[in-house]
Amino acid sequence: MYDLIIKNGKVVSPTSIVETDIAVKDGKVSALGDIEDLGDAKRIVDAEGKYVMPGVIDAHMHVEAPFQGCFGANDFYTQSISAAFGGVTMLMDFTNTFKGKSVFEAVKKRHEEMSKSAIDYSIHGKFVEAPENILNEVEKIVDYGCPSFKLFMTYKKEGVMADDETLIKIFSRAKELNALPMVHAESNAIAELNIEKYKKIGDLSWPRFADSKPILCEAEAVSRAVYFSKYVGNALLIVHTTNGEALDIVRKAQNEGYPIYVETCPHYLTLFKDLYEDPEIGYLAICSPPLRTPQEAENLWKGMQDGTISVTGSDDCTYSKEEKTMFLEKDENGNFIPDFTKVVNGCSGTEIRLPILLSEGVSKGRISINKVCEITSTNVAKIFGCYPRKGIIAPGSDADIVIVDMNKEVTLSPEVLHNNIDYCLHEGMKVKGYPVMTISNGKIIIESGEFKGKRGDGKFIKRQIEPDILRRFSL
Ligand code: DUC
Ligand code: ZN
Ligand code: ZN
Ligand code: ZN
Repeated sequence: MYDLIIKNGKVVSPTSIVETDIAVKDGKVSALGDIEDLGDAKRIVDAEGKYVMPGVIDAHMHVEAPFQGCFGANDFYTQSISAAFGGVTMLMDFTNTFKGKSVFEAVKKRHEEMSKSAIDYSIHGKFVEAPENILNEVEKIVDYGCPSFKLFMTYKKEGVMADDETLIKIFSRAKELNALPMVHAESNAIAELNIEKYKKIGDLSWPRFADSKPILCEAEAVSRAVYFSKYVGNALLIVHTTNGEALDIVRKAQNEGYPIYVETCPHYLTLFKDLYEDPEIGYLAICSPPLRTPQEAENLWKGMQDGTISVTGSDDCTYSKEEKTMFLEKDENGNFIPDFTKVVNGCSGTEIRLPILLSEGVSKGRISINKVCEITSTNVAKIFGCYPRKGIIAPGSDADIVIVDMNKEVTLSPEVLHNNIDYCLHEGMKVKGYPVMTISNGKIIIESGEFKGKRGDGKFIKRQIEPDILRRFSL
């Protein structure tokens, strides 16, 4: 007797769509086949007319992270609920790392914080410096099951930036230990000099935020990181890539065989820098890198189509309006005095990543449902070292499954989302294609618009990356 059978669905992998039924037992996929042959189950779900996909993995978010002095609108429990409504069955977040403090201790602290999650989770070690004692901890972090590291190439004033020496040292140590470094690529020098310039002319209005970190600010850092990666001889993941210039740099390196992987995020596909022109609420769209243009979004879709972009993540960093504005000053009429340097960076995204890719991607004919599977789940599991436990529906894999209805239409608004804020940058956007059921370790946790999961049900997933992926461009 199985715990669950999902029948009549179209089961998606990066390379196939198969009409087959899925039997689940003890949290794992037990067998695929015809229900007549599989036998009975305690619960049978009819997925007639729907796609059945491996659960989305969100390997990029900032939750319970005191970034720029703010905590964020969610803790890992509420974040996991919002994520589950978006078809996400696994979260990964970064350590809160501070100069002079142990990163290994930060990993263990993060493990504790993330244990509230209703879905499985994992941790990336974040490095802001690389003195001997920190380099000596790296092996313990990898052995703990966290072979992926984050480095910021900007945010020097916030104490988060890794300088060039740190990048090279951590990249090298990652190579020795079969780990994957990832970078937030923006030139700190360009950003800071532009801030000085706009301060001098007295214009720190929201549109100047995008001007302060133009495409070349990102491309310069991408280029530097790519060369460090080539020099060291180990893979690199460039997160939240926003534009064609950056993709061209990576495309060239990939064509030469270098294992340089790229992530993009839903907001760079659907939100544009004209949002900063709104004097009242333009600040809500301040995130780093800044929003770009529809033309750059098309470059990103091309990057997904041709395989330059391997994965998507949300970069979810959800702040309430109060948090976004808490450092702004007000004029005598009580209006905020625009100063983009005082706005906390970040926007929401974990719940809408799959709907946006389904709607703007599949429904509009830009990418296939197989590609969505690849860039939301399979490739993410491979790159971060939890495949085939995650990232595929196959016997032996964890039964992390999302059922998608391509005919379901939803108008995005704060009311339909579950991310604990009272605004939505995508307010009014109609999406066609939506997750309707989420299954985590064999348990239905989203059904008929209801969350049925449990705080703390998520497990810490130990990861180990295939060395092949780290030595040459091969997913
Ligand atoms: N960018 C954001 O917008 N928020 C958090 C961190 C980051 O890099
Ligand atoms: Zn970032
Ligand atoms: Zn981020
Ligand atoms: Zn609800």
